[in-house]
Order: sequence, then C-alpha cells, then structure tokens
Amino acid sequence: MKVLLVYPNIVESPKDMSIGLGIISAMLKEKGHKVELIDTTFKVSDDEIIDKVDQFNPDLVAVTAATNDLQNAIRISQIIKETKEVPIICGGYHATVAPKDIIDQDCFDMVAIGESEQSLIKLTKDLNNTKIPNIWFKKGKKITKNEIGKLTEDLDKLPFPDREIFNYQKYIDSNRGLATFMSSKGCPFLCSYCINKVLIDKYKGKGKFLRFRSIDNLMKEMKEVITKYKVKEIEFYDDTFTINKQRLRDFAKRYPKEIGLPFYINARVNAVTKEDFKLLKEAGCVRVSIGIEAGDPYIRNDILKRFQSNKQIIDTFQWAKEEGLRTYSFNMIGVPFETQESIKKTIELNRKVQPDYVGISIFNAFKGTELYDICKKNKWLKDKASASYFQSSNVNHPNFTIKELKKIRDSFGFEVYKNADKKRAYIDLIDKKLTKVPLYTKTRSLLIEKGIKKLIEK
Ligand code: B12
Ligand code: SF4
Repeated sequence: MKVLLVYPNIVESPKDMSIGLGIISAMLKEKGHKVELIDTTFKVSDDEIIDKVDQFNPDLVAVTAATNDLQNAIRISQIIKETKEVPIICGGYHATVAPKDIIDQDCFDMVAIGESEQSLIKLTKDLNNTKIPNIWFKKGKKITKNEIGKLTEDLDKLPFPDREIFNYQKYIDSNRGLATFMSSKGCPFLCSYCINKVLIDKYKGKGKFLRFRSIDNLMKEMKEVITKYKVKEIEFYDDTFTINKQRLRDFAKRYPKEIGLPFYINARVNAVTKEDFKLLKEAGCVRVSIGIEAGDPYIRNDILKRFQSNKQIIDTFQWAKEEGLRTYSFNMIGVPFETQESIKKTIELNRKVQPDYVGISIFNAFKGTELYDICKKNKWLKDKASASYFQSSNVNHPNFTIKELKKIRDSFGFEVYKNADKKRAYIDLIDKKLTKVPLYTKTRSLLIEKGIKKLIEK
C-alpha cells in the first residue's frame, strides 16, 4: 500500500521533526509499504502538495496534528481531498484530547486516538475494517467509535523513528547541530494546564503511563544517528529526565564513553537532586531546563497545581549552578487569576534564581485540561479563528489585554537581569524584538551584537 504522511508543522523556531510520524513511517516501511511525506516545516506550496498527491497516488493519507497545527492540518487535508478521493486519518495530540474536532471536519474520514501506531498497521491490512481499537470511523453521517487501546508496554519494541524521510540533516543544521531524542514517555505529575493529566485520565486501566526505554536501546539509536548525520549536540525531550534514578546512573556511566556529545535535559523541581546534577555534569550535560512557571505560590500551586515552594525552586537552581550546569527557566504569564502583582512575583523569583536563560510564554489553554474547562466556564476563551497559540493566546484574560501581556513578555528577561547584569538584560530585550529572525543563526547573533553596540554607544 502507498501511505502519504503529513506533518503540518507551523513552528518557525525551533524546527523539529515529528518523532511520532517518524515511528509510524518506520513501522509502515517494515511492513513493506511505500511511504512518502509532506512536511510543511520548510515551506511547501499548495501546488507542490497537489503534485505530490498526483505523482505518489496514495491509498491512504495519515496526518499528525498537535493543537497548534490543527488549522494547517485541515487546510492541507482539504487540498489533498480535492486532488484525490483518498481516505484520510488524523492522529496526534489534538486528535487524542479532542477527537470530535477532527471527525467533524469533512476532510477527515478517521481519527486515531493516543498511541495508535499499531492500529494504523491494522488499518493498512484492510481499509474496510471498522473494528480497530483507537480509531473512530466516519461513513456518511455514521460514526463508529472504538475504545482506546492499551499503552505500549515496552518502548524498546518500537522501531527507531525514520529520520531519513524528514531529510533530518536539514533539521539538525537549522537547529545549531542539535539532534533530539525521547528516552521515556509520560510524566506522573498532574499539572492542571498540561496534556499529561488528560492522558493519565484517558488511559486509566490501559497500562503504566510512565515508561522508559532501556539505556541499551537509547544508546543504539543515538549511535545510529550520530554515525549517519553531522551532530554537534543532543537534547532529550523527556518531560522529566531525572525521575528514574537507577536509569539515570546507568545513562551517566555509559553516555560519555559511547556518545560524548554535550547534551541538554528537562528536570522538575521535586524530581531532581543535587546528586543528579552532579551525575549529569559528569556525563557531559551542559544545560538543564527547569519550570518555575509562576512566582506567586497561589498561582503556581492552587491554579497550576505544581506543588513546589519558592525555597525548593531556589535550591534546585542553586544545586545545578554549584555543579557547573547552565540553567534555563520556563515561565508563563497570563495564567487564569493572574494579576500584575503575581507577574511581579514571577520576575522577582527569577531575579533570585538568576537562570542563564529565561523562557517566557503567554498562557494558552489546551483542550481537555482543567484550566481549559475553567476558562470555558468563565467565558474567557476566544473563538477558534482568533486563536494563535504562538505569539498570542486563546484566552481573553480578565485582567490583561493581549497587548499588555505581549509587552510584559518582551521585557520580562530585561526585568530579570537588569540589576544583576545590564548587558545580559539588553541582549534579552533585543532578542525578543527579533521575532522574524530564526534562532541559532549567524544573522541573529550579528543583529544582537549590533544592537548591544548601539545601546552602549548611547
Ligand atoms: C518534541 C516536541 C515538540 C517539537 C516537535 C513537535 C511535534 N509535532 O512532534 C517542537 C519543538 C517543534 C514542539 C513545539 C511545540 N510544542 Co511541543 N512537544 C514536544 C514533546 C516534548 C514530545 C513530542 C513527541 O515527540 N512525542 C513522542 C511521539 C512518539 O508521540 P506523538 O508525536 O504523539 O506520536 C504518537 C501518537 O500520538 C500517535 N500519532 C501521532 N500522530 C499520528 C498520526 C496518525 C495518523 C496515527 C495513526 C497516529 C499518530 O502515534 C505516535 C506513536 O505513539 C511533547 C511533550 C511530550 N513529552 O510528549 C510536547 C508537546 C507536543 N508540545 C506542546 C506544545 C504546546 C508545543 C508548542 C505550542 C510550544 C510553544 N509554545 O511554542 C509548540 C507548537 C507545537 C506544534 N506545532 O506542534 C504540547 C501540545 C499540546 C497539544 N494539545 O497539542 C505538548 C504535548 C507538551 C505538553 N505537555 O503540553 N514540540
Ligand atoms: S511536570 Fe511538566 S510535563 Fe509533567 S505534568 Fe507538569 S507540566 Fe506536564
């Protein structure tokens, strides 16, 4: 069978492939299917989409979509449907949390919920079989809804993602030489704005949610990737890389000998210790990203359900620094119930912590989450058309206009650094202005340097 995959990515920076579609491509190829890809990451014209459908003439189209990509996924699927009457299935994060949004669209015939790669393989055996777990089928007005299947128990059984289909070197090069991996799936915490809590509820009784690949399996994939591509650095996308201590020790022992490239991870306050940072540093880790999210304990714990004290946050950053790791803090503004005062507290906590990099985004409510429901109940949600999850928000905040939030976001880093390190503060200010210049490019560094010079001259 010929399967056309669609990655409707609209992320300008950082650009990255879809690991999910990569796994699906590898599985389909293992079964002898012909697979091709439409990937909008590096811009594809409508004519090119039409040409691809004409030339490849697929029997099935498989689209992935996170919430941000949904409108682009619909647009591309409509073009495909107009070009050829071919069945189209859509899966991914949005399909999993809101399958009705997908099946309600004329362009989609099926929706795949959750970890549904095996279900897709079943579908390729018989496109008329409507009794496949994880999949909803639409035939005219009739919708057949099958139950969600079990979670993949052993992640080592999944094939390595097919990176070749994405022309992966192009991604690495646009991402300062970075290759990305996931060594686990799931997160045990229950933050009220995050997809993980939604997934935990959906998968109740369907297997263990937090799962780890073996270090053997991970090393094998990394070796393959660094042999095949020119890679300078590695990033692990795991939500909490340090949660399994034995595995962390095994990893730290083997990574420097077998891979040896600088790497980045995400860690969570309460799930990481000073000892973990020591191990990570010895293994070659250069930076850890840690969520602060909100400096006001009421917003952080009562609203976001993160359950961390200011002291725990300050200590965690301190430990990382003591072990010689660079730190990055994730923060949000415009969270429901937030006020000017609570945002000041987020700036204040970041000032105390002084991370090497400060990340700031405007809160967006994602379907299925507790905070989405609260926003909906309070009529704070914008209609679909005005929702842009990137530079903006889908929430009409009662205390701030979006213009005010953007202004706070753009000067957030400056406020954090201005007393401790003026130059760093100005770098952040200029950085925020360069919205149209891709990250990690020489042009960006040059423009920042030029901007700093100008400011110093002034
Ligand atoms: C890697 C990553 C990225 C990468 C690549 C994104 C991508 N599309 O793959 C980059 C850096 C581009 C990125 C950007 C953003 N991300 Co991101 N990202 C992740 C991360 C860390 C891992 C995703 C992953 O690779 N998972 C592993 C693979 C195997 O899973 P998968 O893709 O879901 O695929 C499986 C199934 O869903 C299914 N499947 C998927 N597609 C299809 C299609 C078919 C036809 C079938 C049958 C099955 C199927 O099969 C796959 C195998 O099991 C997750 C968090 C997490 N830990 O999961 C967040 C996550 C996906 N990101 C998220 C967000 C919010 C963002 C940003 C908005 C951040 C920002 N402020 O800019 C942007 C925009 C996202 C976008 N346009 O898609 C949210 C999405 C929430 C939502 N409702 O959509 C997540 C879930 C984080 C979170 N905890 O809330 N992200
Ligand atoms: S710790 Fe991070 S990944 Fe885990 S549930 Fe909370 S926000 Fe989501």
